[in-house]
Amino acid sequence: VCWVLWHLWEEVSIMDEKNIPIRTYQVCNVLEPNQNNWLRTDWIPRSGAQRVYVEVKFTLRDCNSLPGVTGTCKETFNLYYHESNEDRESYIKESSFIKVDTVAADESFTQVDVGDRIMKLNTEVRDVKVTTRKGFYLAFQDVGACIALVSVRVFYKTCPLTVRNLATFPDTVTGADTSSLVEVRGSCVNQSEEREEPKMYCGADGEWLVPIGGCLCSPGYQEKSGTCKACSAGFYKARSSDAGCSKCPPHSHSLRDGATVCDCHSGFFRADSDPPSMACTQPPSAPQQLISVVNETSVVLEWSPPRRLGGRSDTSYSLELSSSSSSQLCLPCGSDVLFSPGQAGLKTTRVVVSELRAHTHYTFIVHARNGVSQASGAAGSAQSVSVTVTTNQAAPSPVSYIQATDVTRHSLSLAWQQPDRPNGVILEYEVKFYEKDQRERSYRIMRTFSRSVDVTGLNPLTVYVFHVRARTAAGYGEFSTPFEFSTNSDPFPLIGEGVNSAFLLLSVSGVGILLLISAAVFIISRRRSKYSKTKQDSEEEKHLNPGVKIYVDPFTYEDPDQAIHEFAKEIDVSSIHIERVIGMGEFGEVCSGRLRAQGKREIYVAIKSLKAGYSDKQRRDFLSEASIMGQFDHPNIIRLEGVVTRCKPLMIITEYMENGSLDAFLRKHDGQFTVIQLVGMLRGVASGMKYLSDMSYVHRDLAARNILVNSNLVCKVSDFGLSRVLEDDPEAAYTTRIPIRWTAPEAISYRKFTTASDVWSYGIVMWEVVSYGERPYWDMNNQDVIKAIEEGYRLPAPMDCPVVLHQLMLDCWERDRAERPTFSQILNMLDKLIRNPGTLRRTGGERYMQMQEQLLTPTPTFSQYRDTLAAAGYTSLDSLLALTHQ
Ligand code: ACK
Repeated sequence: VCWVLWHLWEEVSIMDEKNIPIRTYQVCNVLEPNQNNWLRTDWIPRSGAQRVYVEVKFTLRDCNSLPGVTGTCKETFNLYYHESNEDRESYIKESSFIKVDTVAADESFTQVDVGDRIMKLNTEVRDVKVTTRKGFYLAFQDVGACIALVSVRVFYKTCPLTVRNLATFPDTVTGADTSSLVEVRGSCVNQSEEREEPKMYCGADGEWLVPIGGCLCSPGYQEKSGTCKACSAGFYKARSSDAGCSKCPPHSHSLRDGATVCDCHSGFFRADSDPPSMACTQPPSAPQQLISVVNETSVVLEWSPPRRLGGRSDTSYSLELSSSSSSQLCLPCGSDVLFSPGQAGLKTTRVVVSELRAHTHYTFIVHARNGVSQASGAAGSAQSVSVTVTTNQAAPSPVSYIQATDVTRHSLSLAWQQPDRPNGVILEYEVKFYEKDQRERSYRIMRTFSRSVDVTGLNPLTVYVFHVRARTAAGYGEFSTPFEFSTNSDPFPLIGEGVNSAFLLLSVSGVGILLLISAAVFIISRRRSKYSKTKQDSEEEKHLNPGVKIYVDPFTYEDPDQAIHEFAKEIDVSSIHIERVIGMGEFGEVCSGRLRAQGKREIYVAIKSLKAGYSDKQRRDFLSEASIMGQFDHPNIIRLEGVVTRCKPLMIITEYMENGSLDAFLRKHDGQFTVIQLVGMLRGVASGMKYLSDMSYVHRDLAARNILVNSNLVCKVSDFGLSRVLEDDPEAAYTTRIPIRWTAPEAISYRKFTTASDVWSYGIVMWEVVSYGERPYWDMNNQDVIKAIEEGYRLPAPMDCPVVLHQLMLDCWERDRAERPTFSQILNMLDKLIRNPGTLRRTGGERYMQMQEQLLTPTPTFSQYRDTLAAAGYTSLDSLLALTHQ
């Protein structure tokens, strides 16, 4: 420190206590009053300090010891400071110094003997906050004492660099205030990582307070006197939280320092999920003592666990299977073979393998694996044992599918596929069939060598149940599940051909009266109890028949192509021969043509195509019809032959229906059919609809235009496109597409499309059929139709319509949908009518024509009133006012 002296301070050399000469600054003007002598230091840089300490060593004379001294003598001096950024201030005003303290002596010396002076040194420390400038000056003010300033030491305090909990805390300058704590973040020592943020507080006295958090030695290192040292060879540390280095587990080693995991000895392995502390292990040896017991086409396999489990407890087994027939030819191992409890991941040592082929050599390989089999690579596949067995003879599996073709009134042709597992050479098939109503009380059996048979001598319009089973040298297999087919009502002759209705009526005249009475009783009682009882019956019937197939909405498939390929056969376009355009469908042209599928005879088909430039949605909607149709198999549902999706244009191929759609067909042949023929057509539609409703499919667009008619007058339900177009979304803007005249009120008003709403539409189809294709509600507009239905009006009986038929229509149009008949009931009813044609004789005649006028003649328009009034002479308002009630 360089010093600047004002007034009377002087630099003097004296001897210290040990007689060593030292320099001092002295002042001693005790005799004169009003002393004000200053001594100041040079500029002292602060160097980051916030509180500095000033240690002053000095001597001070006792006033009493000074002879002749008056009241002017003082025994204290003052310490001042002044903060400044400048180190070049030559003159600083006294007033700009701030007082730190008045300093008095602890000890003073009384003897002044310049030659042999006894020094009594005082040491005083004062501290002061210096935070505002880069540095400061100190100053001593003498106010009349006798002082010798021996030394001035200026310093600040730091908490010294330290390591606590493996974190290094740097040398830290203490805070500005005596109570302040400086928060310091530590940094982890080398090879360590933070466990919890390391923190410590530096106190004003330069002492560290309790450490918080800290670090942990990294994997491969452990703590030693505040540092992290590498684990030595043969040891490892896997996680930083592990206490220290551990010895390598069995069958493993570490060659270098700092190992985080020990390597397995050769031939030993560690699975991904094994912890580093676990011993290295080996794959198991092969399973032992594999034994097999063959039971017809099942095999029970049992084995003992491997001799060596490799030090693990997760052994599992898997089975591999290969086969060859007795003729040594390899056979594909069908995925239909059943393994119980499973084929892979087995914990048990016993498996039953069933559904094998008869007379076949099978080789079973049982593999033992454990958690390190995969890691051990090629070595893992060797732990297996095998056994070869030969299955015995077994009866064939059931025939899974039967198809009916060429259905006529009295016959049909059945064809089926070979059972999935014939289990030998099929010697013959046995066909059992009976009328559905008869259940199995009486049945017929036919036997054949081929996979088809013509069944003749059947009753017309009757549902038959067929079962087929195959026989091999091992005996008969099980019968197939029941397949139902109905004989046709055709050939009901067209006008001028064969039998007419009169003949049919006469043919039953013997029982006519009786039937009429019973029909009347039936109708009356049915009207009373309506359909609720019988409806219940049919629901029970469904419950009793859990095997009923349920329709699958193709839109539930994420990938529409998956649905189409599940339900429709892909047809090679080269087998289709298009002949002519027969109409326009929603998505493009409809053509007729021929299809010659491989190994089958040529058939006539209708071909719907998707016009070019279609969107994804159009493609999906177009193909959805095929996905729906492909699920149905019924003589009164249009049959899907297949689809062409692999080349363009996309096509849907169906059976060809020579007479086109029912409405146009009837219009073309207005009045030409007998009632029985018409009822026969309606029966076909009802039968198809019953089938659809049994499959829980709701058609939503049942109308005569969507019924197709073949050359035998067989009617088949078609057009499965609308069911999705009319989304269930109540907000959907579909109302323009809804076929109002055919649709039940609840479906129009709140989209309640059910089989019961299909029944309503069926009633309209009945009306269309009996009226030979008349437009329902004639030229009334849709709004008026909705209003009329709402007000309880219903279509009147068409001309010559049998009362029972109109009554059935009215039943279909019950407002309460629960009151409408089911398709099963409609079918029964029509069957009864066909069996008892007399019941069809009574028509409403005049009465119904009147009803048509009364009920559904549209309200006259204003212009019609005007004309009528004018014709009666009412031509002015005045004349109108004169009108009487009469
Ligand atoms: O009344 P149609 O002759 O019968 O006119 C329409 C036209 O195509 C547009 O749909 C006819 N059509 C549709 N499918 C078939 C089919 N499978 N057999 C015969 N004609 C069909 C329908």
